[in-house]
Amino acid sequence: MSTQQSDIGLIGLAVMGENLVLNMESKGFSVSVYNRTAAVTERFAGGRAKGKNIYPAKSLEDFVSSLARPRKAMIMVKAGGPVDAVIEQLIPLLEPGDIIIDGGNSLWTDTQRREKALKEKGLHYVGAGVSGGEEGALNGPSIMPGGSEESWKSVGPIFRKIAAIVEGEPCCRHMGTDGAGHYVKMIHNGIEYGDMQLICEAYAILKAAIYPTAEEFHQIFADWNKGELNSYLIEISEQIFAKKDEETGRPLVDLILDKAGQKGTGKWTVGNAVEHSVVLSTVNAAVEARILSSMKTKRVAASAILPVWEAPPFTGDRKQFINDVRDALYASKIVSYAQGLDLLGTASKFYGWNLNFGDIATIWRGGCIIRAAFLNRIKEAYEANPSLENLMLAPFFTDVFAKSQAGWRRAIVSAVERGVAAPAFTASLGYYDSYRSARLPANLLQAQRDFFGAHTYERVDKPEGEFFHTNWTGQGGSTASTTYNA
Ligand code: NBP
Repeated sequence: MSTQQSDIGLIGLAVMGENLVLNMESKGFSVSVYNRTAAVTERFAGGRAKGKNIYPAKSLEDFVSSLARPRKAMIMVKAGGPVDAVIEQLIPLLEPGDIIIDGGNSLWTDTQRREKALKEKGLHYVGAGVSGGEEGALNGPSIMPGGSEESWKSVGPIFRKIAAIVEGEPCCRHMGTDGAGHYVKMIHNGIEYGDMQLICEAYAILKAAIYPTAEEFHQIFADWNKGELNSYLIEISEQIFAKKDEETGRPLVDLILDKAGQKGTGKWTVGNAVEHSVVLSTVNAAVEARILSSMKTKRVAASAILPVWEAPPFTGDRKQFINDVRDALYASKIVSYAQGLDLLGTASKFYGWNLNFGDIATIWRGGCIIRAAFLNRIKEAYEANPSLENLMLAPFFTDVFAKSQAGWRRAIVSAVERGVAAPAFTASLGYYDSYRSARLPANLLQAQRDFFGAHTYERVDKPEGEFFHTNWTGQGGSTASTTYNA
C-alpha cells in the first residue's frame, strides 16, 4: 500500500473525470485516481498526468489508502447503476467521517436515497452537479453541491478553488442538504434545453422571413452577443455560423442533420414540474421539439402528404425584424427562467432545502452552459427582494417586457404567417399572457366540468369557498343551482 496521502481522489477517468483531476492538480491539490479499466488509468498516468501530483491507484484498496482523512472520494462515472456499483465497492474500505462525492448527472432522488443509506454507516454523501462540459471541467466549471453542512466544510474549499470565477466570486456555493445540488443541476439542464430551443427558433424565424446567409447569421449573433443576450450559447452559435465544412466549403451548420439527441435531464425536469403542478412550458416545448426533430423519417413522409402553406413574402424592415426576433428571444428567455425558478422554489419548500436564488444565479454566471450576462440581473432582483413571487415581476424585468413585447408578438406572428414552428416562443408568450390575465377562460371550463361531472364551481359575485352545482339540462328535476359551503 502506498504512503501517498492525497487531498482528494477521483474514480472514473472519462472526459469529465480526467479534466477535473487536471484542474484540481493545477490548483495545488494532490489527487489519487482510479478507473475500472486499468488501461485507462495507465494511459492517463503516462500521458496528461505525467509529472503531475497525481497518484494512479492500481486497485480500489490502493486508491482508498492513498487518501488523507477524512477521505474524499469523488465519483465521475456514468449516472445510474455504475454509481451504485462504485459506492458498494467503496463502503467496506471507508471509515466513518469519510466523504463520497458524486459529480455526475445523477437523479436527485437517487442522491437522496444514497445519502440516507450512507448516513446510517457514518459516511457523508455529497451529490454535486458539475456543469460546463469537458472544457469547464478543465478550466473551471460551475459546481452545485448538496449534502450536509459538515461535508461542505471539507469539500467546499476544494470546489471553490477549482470552480470558474466571475467578478472574483467562485461559481460554487452550497445548495442545500441531500439531493439539492443534483436537483439544481437538473433545473440548470432543463433551462439549457429551453435556451437552446429558443435560439433555434430565432434562427428558424429569421431564416423563413429574410433568408440571412450563414455570414449574416454570424454577424447577427455577434451583435446580439454584445447586448442583453450576451451568453455562452449565443457566442458559440456565432462561431458555429462561421464554420465552413472542409469537404464542401459550405457552412457546416447547413450540412448537419436536423435530428436532436437528448440524455434525459430535460425530461426529468418536465416530469418533476408536472408532479409539483408548476408550469414549465418553455422547457417542455424544448423537450418536445427535440422529440419531434428525432422523428425525421416520419416528418419527411408527412411533408409530402400534408398541405403546403404558401408563406407571404417579407415586406417589412429587415433591421427592425432582426430586432423583433432578438426581443422575442430575450423576453421568452426571461419567462423560461421565471418558470425554472418557480419550480426550484416549489421543490425547495417541498424538500426543505431553503434554496437561495441569488446564490444559484451567482454560480450560473460562469463555467456552465447557460452562463449569461443576464444572470446578474436575476441575482440583483433576488438581492433586492428575496421573496419575489415570480422573476417576471421584478421591476427590471417588467421594464424589459414593456419594451420588448411588441417585437416579441410581431416575431411570433411572422412565424405563424410563414408556417414556422416556434413552440418555445409561443409557450413563453402564452405563459406571460396567462400570468398577467386577471381573468382567464377557465369560467367556461368550470362550467363544462360541472355540466358533465357535477364538479361544482365558485362564482365571481359570491365569496370564495362557496361552491355551486347547476342542473344544466333540467333533466330529472329543477334547473336551479345548489350551494355547497366549503
Ligand atoms: P461517462 O458518463 O461516459 O462514463 C464513463 C466512465 O464511467 C468511465 O470511467 C467508465 O469506466 C465508468 N464506468 C461505467 Br460506464 N460503468 C462503471 C461501473 N460499473 N463501475 C465503475 N466505473 C464505471 O463519462 P463522462 O462523460 O466523463 O461523464 C461522467 C459523469 O459526468 C456522467 O454522470 C455525466 O452525465 C456527467 N457529465 C458529463 C458531462 C459531459 O460533457 N460529458 C458534463 C456534465 C456532467 P471504464 O473506463 O472502465 O469503462
